[in-house]
Amino acid sequence: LQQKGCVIWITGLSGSGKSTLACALARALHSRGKLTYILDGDNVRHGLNRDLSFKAEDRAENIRRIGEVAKLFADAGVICIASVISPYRKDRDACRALLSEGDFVEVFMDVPLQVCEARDPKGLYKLARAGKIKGFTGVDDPYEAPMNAEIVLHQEGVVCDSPSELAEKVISYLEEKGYL
Ligand code: GGZ
Repeated sequence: LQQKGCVIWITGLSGSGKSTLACALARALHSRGKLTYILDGDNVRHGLNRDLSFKAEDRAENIRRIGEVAKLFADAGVICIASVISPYRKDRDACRALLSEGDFVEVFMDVPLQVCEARDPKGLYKLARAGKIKGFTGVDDPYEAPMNAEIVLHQEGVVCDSPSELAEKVISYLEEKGYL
């Protein structure tokens, strides 16, 4: 029984919950017997992309490689979940163009900068504001929000969906489109 592969591309600011959603989604898919693989920016940058910095051309190359690897997984029938800031629209669209229509599902973590910054799980915004990290996305490097994401997850204010609730929204979409 062959499952159909696809790429679920989660984009958003640092601290917007991309990695958390990726894990919750992988868990939910596993419980449905689906094979998944997570390509997380922070992790991939320790191995495959250890040679890349955060300057614009290196971010572009980071995204290009992750897009190509994600496509390989999808070709193998795996649901590949990429969780990367991927701040530039052009780079995300190039990844989309590698796949057949419908096989690239862009999920936008639409969380305001102030919310991400207030969370600051790793203290990186604080360092960026203090000028100790240069070119931090949202602070002194741009984030270009998607204009046609398949799924937009709004998270602000006090009432936030839990990671598994967010994962269920993605699952519903995949069911609707016949991936599950
Ligand atoms: C943005 C940075 C930076 C700069 C280090 N800008 O939230 P995190 O900490 O744990 O994950 C972020 C990760 C971003 O890697 P990506 O590969 O997803 O970025 S991109 O798609 O833009 O290539 C963040 C940390 O690395 N980090 N410096 N300057 N995020």
